[in-house]
Amino acid sequence: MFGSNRILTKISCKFLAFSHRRPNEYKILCYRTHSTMKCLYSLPNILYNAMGKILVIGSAGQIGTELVLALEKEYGKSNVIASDVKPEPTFALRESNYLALDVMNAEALDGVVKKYGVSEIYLLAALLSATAEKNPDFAWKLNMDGLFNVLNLARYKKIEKVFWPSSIAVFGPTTPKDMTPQSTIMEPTTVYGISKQSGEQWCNYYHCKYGVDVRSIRYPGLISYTSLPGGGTTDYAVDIFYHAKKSNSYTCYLSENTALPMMYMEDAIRATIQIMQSPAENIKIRTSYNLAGMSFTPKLLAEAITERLPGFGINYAPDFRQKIADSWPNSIDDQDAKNDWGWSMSYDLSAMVKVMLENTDESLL
Ligand code: AKB
Repeated sequence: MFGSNRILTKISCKFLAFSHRRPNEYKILCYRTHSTMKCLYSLPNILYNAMGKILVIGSAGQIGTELVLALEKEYGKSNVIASDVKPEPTFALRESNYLALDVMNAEALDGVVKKYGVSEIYLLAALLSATAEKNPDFAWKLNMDGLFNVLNLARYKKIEKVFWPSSIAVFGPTTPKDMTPQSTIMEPTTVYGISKQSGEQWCNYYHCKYGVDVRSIRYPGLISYTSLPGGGTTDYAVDIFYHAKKSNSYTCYLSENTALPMMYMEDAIRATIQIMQSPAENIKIRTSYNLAGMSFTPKLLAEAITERLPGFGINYAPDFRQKIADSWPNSIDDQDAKNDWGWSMSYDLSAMVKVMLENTDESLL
C-alpha cells in the first residue's frame, strides 16, 4: 500500500510539473486518461488548481512586456501576474492581470506573494547602463535591493524559483573581446555592470548556501518592436528602425565600427522560458549563462536596412555611451548554455531586420 502510494505520488508529481509547463496539453492528457486512471486524474487536477502563480516584476519594460505575453500563452492568463512600479499597465498589457508594486518594498512584495500564492518570480526591474551612469546611487539601490528582496523570499521558502537577468555589462575593457568565454576576466567599469556582476555572485551564493533555485542569463542587447527600450547602450539598434521608417535616416550615438552582441527579443524570451523549464540538475551555472545571438556594428545594421529601404542614410555622433560600448565584448561564446539546457538561436541579422521593418510602428516615436 505504502509502495503504491509512493508510485502514485511520483506519477502525480510528474503530471504536476507537466501541467504547470503545458496546461493545455495537460488537460487533453487528463481527458484521455480519465476513463482508465480516475485516481490519477483527480489528484493532479486538485494540485493543478492549487499551483502557484508566476509574478513578473518590471513588466512595463522592453523584456517584461514580451515576457508577460509569452508566459500567458505558455501557462494561461490566470496564472501570470504582471507588475511594475507604475500605477497602470502599459497598453500592450491592458488585458493582463496587473498590479502596481515597488520591488524595493519588501513588505509589499511579501504581501503580494502571500495573497496570490506566487511560486515563481521573474525579476526584471532595473536601471540599465546609460541611465545608471546618470543616477548611480539609485541604480545600485534598485538593482541590488530588488534582487535581495526576491532572493530572500526564495531563501525562506515563500517562493520556489527565481529568474534574474544579468547582462554582457558584467564584462569590462580587460575581458577578451571576441567570443568572450563564460568564465573569464570581469572588471566592469559601469555602475550597471558592477551591480550585475555582484548580483551574479549573490545568486550563486544563495544557491550554494541556501539551496535557492535561481536561474540567470547574460542578455546581449535586445531588439524588439512591442515596446521601446529605455536607458541602455544597445538601444540604438531599436531606435534606428523607428527613424528609418519615419524619416529614412538616423543619427547614431555609437561610432560606425562598434561591434556588440545583440539578439532578437523572440529568441531572448524563448531562452528565458527554456532555462526556467529545464530540470534543476541541468542548470550547472548559478551565476549567469553567456547567451549569444548575432553580432554587428551600426554600419552593418545600416547596410542591412538599406537593402530593404533603399536610400536610408546614417551618420554618427558618438556620445558618452561610446565609452560604455567600447568596454563590452564584440561577440559571445555561449557553448555552456547550448550544452547544459539546449539553447540555440533562430534569428540572424537579416531575419531580424526583416521582421523589425515589417512591424515597427513609427508613430510611437
Ligand atoms: C544596456 O545596453 O544597458 C542593456 C544591456 C546590454 O544589458 N541593453
